[in-house]
Amino acid sequence: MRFVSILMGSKSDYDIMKEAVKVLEKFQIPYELIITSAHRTPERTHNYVKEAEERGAKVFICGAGMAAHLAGVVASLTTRPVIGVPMPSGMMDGLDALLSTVQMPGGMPVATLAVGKAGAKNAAYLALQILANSDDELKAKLEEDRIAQAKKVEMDSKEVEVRLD
Ligand code: RP5
Repeated sequence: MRFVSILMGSKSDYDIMKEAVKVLEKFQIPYELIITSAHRTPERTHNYVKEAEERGAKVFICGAGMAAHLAGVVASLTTRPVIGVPMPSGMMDGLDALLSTVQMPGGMPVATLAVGKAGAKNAAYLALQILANSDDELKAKLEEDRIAQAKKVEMDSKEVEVRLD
C-alpha cells in the first residue's frame, strides 16, 4: 500500500509535526509517524527507512531541530522524495535547523520548507502534490482545496474590509 512516512527527531517535535498529520488525515491519505533520530538512533533510522520504502512509503517527511540531520540522512538512504521541516527549537529558534536541513550537497536533495507549523503543513501538501502526479482523484481534491482557500480569503475580508467608492 502506498503511504507517506513522517519521521521526527524527538517527541518535542510532535506539536509542530501534527500539522502535517492533520492535512494527510483531511485528504484521507495513509501515513506512518515515527520518532527516530539521526544522532540518537542512527540504526533505527536506517532500518526504518529501508523497510518503509519496501512496504510502500512514497514520500518521506522529516522534522528535526537544532543540528537537524534527519532529513539529510533519510535522503542518503532512499531515492524517494524527502521533505525537510526545520523545527523552531534551540538557541537560534530554527535558523540552525533550517541551514542544517537545506544545505545538502549536490545529488542528494532535501526539499526544505519553512520553519515550524507552516512548514509541517506545507510538507503534507507537497507530499500530496507529489502523489497527485499519478492520482487524478487526489489532484482534483487539491484543486477543490485551492478554491476553498480562495473563498476563505474573500469571506474573511468581508468581515473586516473597508473600501472607498
Ligand atoms: C533534534 O533535537 C530534535 O529533532 C529536536 O527538535 C531537538 C531537541 O530534541 P529534544 O532534546 O527535545 O529531545 O534532534
